[in-house]
Amino acid sequence: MIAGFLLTAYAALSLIVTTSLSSPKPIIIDTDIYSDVDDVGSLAVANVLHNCGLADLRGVVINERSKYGALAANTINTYFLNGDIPIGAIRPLSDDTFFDKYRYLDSLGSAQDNSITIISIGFLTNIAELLESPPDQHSSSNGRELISSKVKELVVMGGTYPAGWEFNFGGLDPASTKAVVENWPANVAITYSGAELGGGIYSGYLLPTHSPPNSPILAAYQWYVGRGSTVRESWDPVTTLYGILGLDGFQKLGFKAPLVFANSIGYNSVLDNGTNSWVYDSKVTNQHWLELADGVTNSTVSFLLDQFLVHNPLDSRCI
Ligand SMILES: [Ca+2]
Repeated sequence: MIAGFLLTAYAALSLIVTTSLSSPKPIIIDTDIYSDVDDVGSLAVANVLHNCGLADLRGVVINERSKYGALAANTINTYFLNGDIPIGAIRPLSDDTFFDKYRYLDSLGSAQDNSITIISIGFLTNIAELLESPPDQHSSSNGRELISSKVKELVVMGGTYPAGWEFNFGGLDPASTKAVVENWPANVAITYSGAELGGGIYSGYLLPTHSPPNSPILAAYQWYVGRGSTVRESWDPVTTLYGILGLDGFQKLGFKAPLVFANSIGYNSVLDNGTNSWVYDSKVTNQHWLELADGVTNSTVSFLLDQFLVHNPLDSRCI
């Protein structure tokens, strides 16, 4: 079954060998890394592309109140020889009273204008708080001003498109979802990766046979999926892949662009319970949601993701 899957994927990908690289794209990943293993897959994607020069992972921020989140993220970063990447968390680690917004303020404050891509693969709790943050000892600008000046794009795994209910939006903190979706600065792009996109793309097929034996990626997928399988939906890894490579960056890996914007105009609308729907409005052009490009199948993207999940940390090539 795996062999057939690989052949199909190879045929669809039209693999071209190319190594032309550009400057690394600065990103921050905001992850819940507790409710599903696909956050682990996302950090693998980000670390591999960081090590091969396509991404500059400036920080990881945990958006779930768990004392294990930061440890898990650091384990993955360290496995990929990136243990020095800063990690922010909601603190105290076992309480619910304080968000480590310093990590955002520090990363954004020191960044060039219009340069940072924030990749949100969990709840929007932290970003909502950042939007409302006043100036403090870490920044003379408030959070909204920092976002407007420093952030190039917010990429969000959340919602269903063109309409529906999804866990990141409605499961734990729909008030923060609504705050971010409704108040995101109009001058900064926001791109949504919906449940319907990553939910159709499975990854982890190659983990048991192609992983280094000490891989925490393999261990995480084995423990989470269970019953002898390591295959899981790819909501967060697909989102992260777009967040780093955009629509056109896949060519740097030798691949045809697998994702396109499904819309050219309009905005996301969210109800109090997190249910979202797309409103078509020609006056709004900074918001999009993603879909597969014509001729691209779920297995095409599955194959690409698996290359990152099994990547040897000592191999500095992208794939
Ligand atoms: Ca997640």
